[in-house]
Amino acid sequence: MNDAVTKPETKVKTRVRTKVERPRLYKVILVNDDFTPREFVVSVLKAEFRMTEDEAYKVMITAHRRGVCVVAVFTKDVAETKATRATDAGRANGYPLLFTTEPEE
Ligand code: TYC
Repeated sequence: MNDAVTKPETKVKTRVRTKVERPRLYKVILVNDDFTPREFVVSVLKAEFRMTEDEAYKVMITAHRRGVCVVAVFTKDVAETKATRATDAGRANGYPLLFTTEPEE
């Protein structure tokens, strides 16, 4: 049993290199219009994006003055869901309020 000649061992090593990449982030953008009341925009920003009154007012007034304002950045799914829900909140009240998404560079 105790052989003088032993088999050479064959060892196969597989090195697993785990590549971790951050998910691409998407901006939610608030678009100005001439019809949605300011207070309504502020209320949607507070409800959907968990903003304070002051934060929401600043975002609303920036979109009002400049045409658009970045609200926040999220992963793709979250950005699209929030933009859709916020846009739908306007539509449900008869307003053309619009939130869009676009990838960050
Ligand atoms: N411009 C609107 C008004 O004067 C208010 C408003 C601001 C609407 C921002 C949309 O994204 C918006 N009533």
